[in-house]
This record gives sequence, structure tokens and C-alpha cells, in this order.
Amino acid sequence: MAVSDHVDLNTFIEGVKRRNPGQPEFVQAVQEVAEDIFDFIQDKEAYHQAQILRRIAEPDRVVSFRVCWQDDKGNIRVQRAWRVQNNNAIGPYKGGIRFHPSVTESVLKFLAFEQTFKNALTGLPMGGGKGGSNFNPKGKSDGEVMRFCQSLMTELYRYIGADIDVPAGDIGVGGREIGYMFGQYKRITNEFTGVLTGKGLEYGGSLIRTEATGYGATYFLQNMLKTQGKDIAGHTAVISGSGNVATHAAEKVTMLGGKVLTLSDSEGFVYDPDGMTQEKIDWVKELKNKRRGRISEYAKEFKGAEFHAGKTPWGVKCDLALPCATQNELLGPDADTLIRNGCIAVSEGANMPTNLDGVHKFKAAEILYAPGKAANAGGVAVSGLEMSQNSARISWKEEELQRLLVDIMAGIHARCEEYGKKPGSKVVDYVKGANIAGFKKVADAMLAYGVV
Ligand code: NDP
Ligand code: 2IT
Repeated sequence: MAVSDHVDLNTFIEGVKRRNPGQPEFVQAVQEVAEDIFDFIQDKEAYHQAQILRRIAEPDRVVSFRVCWQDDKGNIRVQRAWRVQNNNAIGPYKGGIRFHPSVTESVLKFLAFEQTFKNALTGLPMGGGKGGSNFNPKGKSDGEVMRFCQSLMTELYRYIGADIDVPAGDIGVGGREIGYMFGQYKRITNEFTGVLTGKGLEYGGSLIRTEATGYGATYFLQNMLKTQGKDIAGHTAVISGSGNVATHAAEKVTMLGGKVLTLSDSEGFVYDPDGMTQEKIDWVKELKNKRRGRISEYAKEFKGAEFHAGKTPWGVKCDLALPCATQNELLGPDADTLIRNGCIAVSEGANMPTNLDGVHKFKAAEILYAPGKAANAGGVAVSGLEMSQNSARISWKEEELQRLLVDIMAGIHARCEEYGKKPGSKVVDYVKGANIAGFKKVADAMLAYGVV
């Protein structure tokens, strides 16, 4: 008779810390999930016997490799890259690739772990993975980025495949980088398959993939507000970041009648008291994607706007907040400030932007608070739809994809409500709901497989 694993939460977390020294982001992500899952599995012996949570919190594998490339001056540069394949119980590994100097194994392990729950929540058959490199694309020429991407793929191609592991974009990886990586994969393997998503429309990409994460996070916000008879129209929004997710969140909030007051990057934030218009947002997209400039330029371009160097935007009074830049960009005191200033809803476009202290504060204040794994799942969901289109060798129409994105976000919201509603109250703990709904699907598939 096997002995079941009824350790308490603290003992479990201590074990995670011991097994993952120097990986604070990974430990943080596991702790946030474990806080809810321990409650849920308390009386469910099968999950204990099979050690399901312990197994999900141990990646299937982590591939680490060297990437050499030559810069424009002829110098040889050496970077480190990884692919973390966390769990493929419900489908091929799926998740983005990040290029940023802050990328470490810990960051990618946390992202692959989160992705496992997020992908399950979409209802589509995708496992969880993440990859990336400490390569800094800022200030690099197109040629340098191309040589780096090709060199990375020359190693990565061994571990991925349309039915094995399907990477996509993330911070520092957009259409340009996906094009270079897909081209190299195709060249090495002589195969045209849907091995990456976020591709250009000319070579197998899906309509609305670019917009999907920011739009999806806004739809999730809309769904949450609806439970209180409220809407985005007429409300002010503070958004961080100014990349793919932030600009498309700003666009959708604006389209739905909200007033976007801020955007940011790693150097500070811009505050526009008049609110952003579609023209201003288009200008930011062009600034970031074509000129690869800094958000501070916004304040020089648009009258009345101010740039606040070295600051995050959480001190600006607002009704709605959408953190769309990076992990741990919104801390406990920022959560206090937002709550004190009357913020009614937070929808995370980024992955784990709020630290544990902040999460606990939002939960305690019972404001509408959606964690990234629920709110930003629209991006990977449309990636899943891109995979389906590639497998069937067809392209769906824009209206169909827009409808599917709206439906998928409503479905995720419903799953969070189902598992997150506080007994005897109307309040929904979206963190708990997302964690349990995501966990249950993956865990039940793992139970079906036995010990593998
Ligand atoms: P982009 O590279 O397009 O933009 C990233 C933005 O965040 C930039 O404005 C960048 O500023 C800012 N940023 C990055 N790192 C930091 C930092 N350490 N401190 C402050 N600001 C920072 O990335 P995305 O918009 O694609 O990604 C943003 C977030 O959304 C990430 O958490 C990502 O994991 C998540 N996400 C992305 C999805 C997608 O489909 N792209 C899907 C789901 C989640 P700067 O230019 O100064 O670096
Ligand atoms: O964090 C994420 O969900 C992404 N970066 C998108 C992943 C994907 O495979 O589209």
C-alpha cells in the first residue's frame, strides 16, 4: 500500500525551495498556485497518492544550450538559451520565447509552469512550455537579430515540432524574430509545418494573433465588470508596458469607451490626462515596432502628456489597471495605492506582474482581480487556433476568429467563476478559480496515464 503524501503547504513550499535553489520566480509561481490547490485537494486522495502537484511543479525537461553569433563589428558573442518543457499531459508543449537580458532558468521555469495552467484554461489541447535567451535585442541591427535567431534555431530545432513543442513570441520576440526562426527551421528540416505560431500572414500565420493577448485581457476585464453590472465605457484605465500586449489592450479599452491614461517601458511611464486615441496608439505601435524607440518620446509628440522617468504608473488614480509589461512590476504597496485610489478591477496582461504580497492585498480587498494565467490567455488561445488552421491547411476569416476569441475568454471567465466563487457570497476569487480549473484538467489527464 503506497503512503499518501499529505504534507502541509509550508513543508511543500520548503521542499520546492530546497530543490530549486536560486530560483525565486519559480518558487513564487508555485507558491501562488499551491496556496489554492492545497485547499482543493485536501479531501481528494487520488491527487495525493499520485503526487500530482509535485509532478506538475517539476518540468518534464529543461534544455539549456549555448548560442554563438557574430555582431556587425565581427565580434563573436556568446549567449545562453533554454527551452523548458513543463508538462504535455493535455497536448504538445506550447508557449512563447523571450529575449531579454533578465532571462534566467528560474524565469523560464515560472513561465512554463504558469503556461501549463493557462493553456488548460483555454479549453484547447495544449501543454505548457517556455523558452528564451538572455540576448538583448535592444540596439541590435536586423542582421544581428537574424544571425542570433538562426543560431538559436540551429540548436532548438532538435527539441520542437508541430506535434511536440510549438513556440511563439513573448517579450523581445515579435513578428520579425518569428520570421527568422521559422525560416531557419524550414531550411534545416526541409519541412513546412506549424512549428511556430505568431507567423506572418503570408506564411501560415493567423489573423488577430497579434491583437489577441491585449484584446483578450480587455474582454476578461469586461466579463468581470459585467458581474457587477458595470462596463469599461466611461472608466479610466492605467496600463503598463508599451509592447504588443499593452498597445492592444490600450486599443481595445479605447474602442470600448474607456480612457487610457498611461503606458510605460523600463525607463518610466507617460501620463496623458486627455486619454489616448487610436491615432496616438498607432503612433506608439510604429514607435515600438518600426523605430524601436522609447515611450518617453510620447510626451514630446503629444501636448499635455508628461513623462515620469524611473517610475511605474500605479500611483495614477484610475478605475481599471492592466499591468502588461513584466513579472513583479506591481508590488504590495502599489496594490495598496490602487485600492486606496478607488481602482475597481485589475486584469493582468503580463505574466505574474503582481508579487505575492500584492496578490494577497487584491484578494483581501475583494476587488475584481484577474491573474495573468486567466486574463492573458487570449494570445495562446489564438496560437492554438493557428495550429488548427496549419494542420488543416486552411485560414479562417477574421470575424470567425474574433468570435472565437470572445467565446474563449468568456469560457475562461466562467471556469474561474465555477471554481472561485466564495461560498454564500457573490465575490469571485479569480486566482483560486483559475488555479483550480487549470490544475484539474491537467491533473485528471495525468491520473489517466498512471505513473509516467
Ligand atoms: P514586448 O516585448 O512587446 O513588450 C514588453 C514591454 O514591457 C515593453 O514596453 C518593455 O519595455 C516592458 N518591459 C519589459 N521588461 C521590463 C522590465 N523589466 N521593467 C519594465 N518594463 C519592462 O512584450 P509583450 O507585450 O509581448 O509581453 C508583455 C508581457 O505580456 C510579458 O509578461 C509576457 O510574458 C506577457 N504575455 C505576452 C503574450 C504575447 O502574446 N505576446 C501572451 C501572454 C502574455 P522596454 O522596451 O523598456 O523593455
Ligand atoms: O505567455 C504567453 O501566453 C505567450 N507568450 C504566448 C504563447 C503562445 O504560444 O502563443
